Amino acid sequence: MSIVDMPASLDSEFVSTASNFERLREIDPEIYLLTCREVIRQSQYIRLIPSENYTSAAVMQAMATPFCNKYSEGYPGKRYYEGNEIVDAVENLCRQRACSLFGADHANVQPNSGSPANMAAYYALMKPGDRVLGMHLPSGGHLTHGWNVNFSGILYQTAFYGYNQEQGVTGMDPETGMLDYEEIRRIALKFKPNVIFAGGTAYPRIWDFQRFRQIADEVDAYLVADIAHINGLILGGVHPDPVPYADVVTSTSHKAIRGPRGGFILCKNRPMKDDPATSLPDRIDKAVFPTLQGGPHNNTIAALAVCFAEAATQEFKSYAQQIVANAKVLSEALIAKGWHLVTGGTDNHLILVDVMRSKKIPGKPFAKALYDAGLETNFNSVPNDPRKPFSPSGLRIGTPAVTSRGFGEEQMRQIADWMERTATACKKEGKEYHFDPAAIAKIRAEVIELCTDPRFPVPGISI
Ligand code: DSN
Repeated sequence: MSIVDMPASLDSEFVSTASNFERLREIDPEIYLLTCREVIRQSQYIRLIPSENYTSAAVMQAMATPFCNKYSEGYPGKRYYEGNEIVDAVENLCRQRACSLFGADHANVQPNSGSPANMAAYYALMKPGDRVLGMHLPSGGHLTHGWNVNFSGILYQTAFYGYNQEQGVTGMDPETGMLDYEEIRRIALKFKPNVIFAGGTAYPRIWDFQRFRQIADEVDAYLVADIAHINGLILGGVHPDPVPYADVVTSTSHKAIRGPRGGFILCKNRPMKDDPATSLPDRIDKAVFPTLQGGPHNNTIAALAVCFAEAATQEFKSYAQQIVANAKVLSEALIAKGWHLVTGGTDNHLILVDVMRSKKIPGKPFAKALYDAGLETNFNSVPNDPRKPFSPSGLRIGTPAVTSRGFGEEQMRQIADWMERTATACKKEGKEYHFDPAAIAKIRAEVIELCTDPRFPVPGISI
């Protein structure tokens, strides 16, 4: 069902466990109706975007609290506005929970998202014009790891690890797609970065943070681990922990860890190299406020504290383990059907499928056809992609959200089957890719049946 096909009035069908939105319905029926539609959309599509998830009802409720009304520039105990004694308690609780959960010396929970968290790491550790080594964006990195259209590539000198023959990017095995740590070391020795970023958005394998630490030490660089994608897996013990190795750890809070849309930074309590009288926590805090941000979003911080409490439970650890188990089953089911996966599989929550190589279909029309069938994914570049980033060869899928719904191995095999049937429904005519509408409609009906199965509710939302 597309948004235009949804009924005009959804009043009787819509119930959210977080809120019934009664006042919203009264004051702004248009936004209320769109909210209802989004609830239905989120419930009736299978969310396979690896960076998306569902928050719990408790996290959503914390976001809709009066903490959204308060200005609190500064940090607990040092604010520029009166009336922050309760906000201080919330932020302290959130910071303490972050430190205890990840075993970190210091936490800053104010970044509005992952990019501001990374920006704060740059400001704390470097001066404009200094050198950063990060993962090449089209090989699986992130914009903020030095890409030329981003502040990180505009203000700093950059070098990359990854694989692109034309651009001369190395540091990834061209055959296997695995990171080549010896080559990354060689790049670092030549480039002499001030900061090395370890982390990405489309690398389906383990990050060897200990190896990155050794490389950073050899060139006297700070090491930043960007764990946005794998935060929950680290807590579940299914991905190595960077905290013992990285000077700074940055993250979003809304991916596998299932928090509100936001960010956080963890760091060691160590002196700065350029000024031993200044500590790293002090530099990080000053970079977030006042350098980059003003008033923190206190309702988000309250929700993040709730997310950290939930992530400390045994239930969350089991959830994180199931994310990886599901991704492995899904990748094996795709491989069994002849799909080509970058690196040949996955160790984590995400799978990078080379759709062009597997089925001679570019990632973009395939992602669109999957969405028509009810499977929400995103097209993505693959390492050394011969196609352009806006119509690349690959498709990125992941299991955090479907695992939150309670999907298991049977549903993973079903998803692989739907992907195969969608590809089979494709016919190329000239330069266009057409998908048989009857075949797609049949899959859509099966997807809706699974999504409305009472065994698989969307956390925080029920219809
Ligand atoms: N936009 C995020 C992702 O989808 O991976 C990265 O920040």
